[in-house]
Amino acid sequence: MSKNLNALVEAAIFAALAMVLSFIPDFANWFSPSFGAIPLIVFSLRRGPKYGLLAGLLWGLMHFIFGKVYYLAFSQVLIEYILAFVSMGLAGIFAQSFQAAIRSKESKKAICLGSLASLLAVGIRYFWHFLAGVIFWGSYAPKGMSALWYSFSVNGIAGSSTLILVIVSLILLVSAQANRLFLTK
Ligand code: 218
Repeated sequence: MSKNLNALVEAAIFAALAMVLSFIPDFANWFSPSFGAIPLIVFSLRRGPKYGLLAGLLWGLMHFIFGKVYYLAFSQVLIEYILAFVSMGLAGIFAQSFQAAIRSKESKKAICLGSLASLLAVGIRYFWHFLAGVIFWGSYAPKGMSALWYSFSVNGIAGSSTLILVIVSLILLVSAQANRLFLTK
């Protein structure tokens, strides 16, 4: 198989894995972390931003196939299921430096770079959800709570728990020297 095709097939596999993990917690609970963020970020660190963004797009599109889209408005769906999920691939910006650290067995440095990549990707993804929350989900806020504060708390909790989940996973994977997951040759 050509190298390109290999990366494309992997993008589909990791996106599918992310989608499967999206079924774990009840998705109606907007506070829960996104388990699918783990394979998506691992893949982005493995293949870089181009394929990472593609895998994010595929993961987002899979929500339509599985009927997992919460539709309030066209622009809301565009923000939350395309933009937000594509953003996850930005973790791939750190792929080269992360892999260099793995290769030279600088575990601490690799974990720092992986965490930075996760902060970027998860931060931007949940910024989109926060924005959509303020604009579109305000009517779900408890009585007396502003849409801004409601969206900030919901997406702040979901985003930070997702970030912790991904960083803990990366620490475990790097410590276990699961290098074949991150390096392609
Ligand atoms: C305040 C609030 N509630 C719900 C949503 C919708 N939301 C939040 C997080 C993630 C996703 C994508 C599917 O997992 C969605 C649709 C929101 N943005 N804000």
